[in-house]
Amino acid sequence: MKNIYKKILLKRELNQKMLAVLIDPDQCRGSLLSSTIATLKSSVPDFIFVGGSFTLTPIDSLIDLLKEETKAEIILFPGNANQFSQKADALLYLSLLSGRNPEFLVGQHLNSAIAIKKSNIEVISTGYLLIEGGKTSSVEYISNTRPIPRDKKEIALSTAVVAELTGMKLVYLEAGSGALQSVAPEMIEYVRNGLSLPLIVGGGIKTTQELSDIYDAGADIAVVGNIFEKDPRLIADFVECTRNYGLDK
Ligand code: 1GP
Repeated sequence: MKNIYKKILLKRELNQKMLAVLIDPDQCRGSLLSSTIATLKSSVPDFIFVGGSFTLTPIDSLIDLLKEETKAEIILFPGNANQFSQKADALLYLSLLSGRNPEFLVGQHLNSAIAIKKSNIEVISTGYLLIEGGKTSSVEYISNTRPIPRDKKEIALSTAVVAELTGMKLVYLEAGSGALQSVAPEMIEYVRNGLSLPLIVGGGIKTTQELSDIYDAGADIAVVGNIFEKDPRLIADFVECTRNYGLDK
């Protein structure tokens, strides 16, 4: 086992930011997948997240291909129990704490618990918080839960602290893939200041300026997917921005 969580803690300690490129198996196929992989070979992000809230494509062969072709660590970011694959390096074991739907707090978990335990995968228990991002997200629709309002940073922090107190390892603030607005820096900063766990932020990040702002606000890991489906070559700029973060400060 690679101990990816240890690496996250170490980089956080050094204030080195981390980038995760999200690959949605349904969207990233054919020529888009080829050009994405071509960029990932020369510009290696810290992690590749594989998954989505609604995915019909089997992912084992995609993970095999990514492992063969890239050096990034592959982390499952599953929308449901069917998306479990032993082939990944780690699994974000997500609990949708912002919602009140037991299916995404424990239901999907028990469907896959034994298979996960028997596998050799690193399990990273993660409190997953959906934040309003300017439009109805797939997570909101599929999970049948409401996001935390964009300006309610106190609610976001209290929910994040539930993750900490129940022994989870990460908190993920999610505006939803393709969000019109990414999570507000004020909310990220507020949660960061009241939380001891590493913080992941994703959804609707479209530019390297936005990426820097999110890092400045206190995110340890940023997740970007949608914009790379429009132009995979942008991965290189986002990787560079992450590597150079803090060097000029
Ligand atoms: C979605 O946070 C991720 O789960 C990434 O969002 O696709 O909008 O970059 P985007």
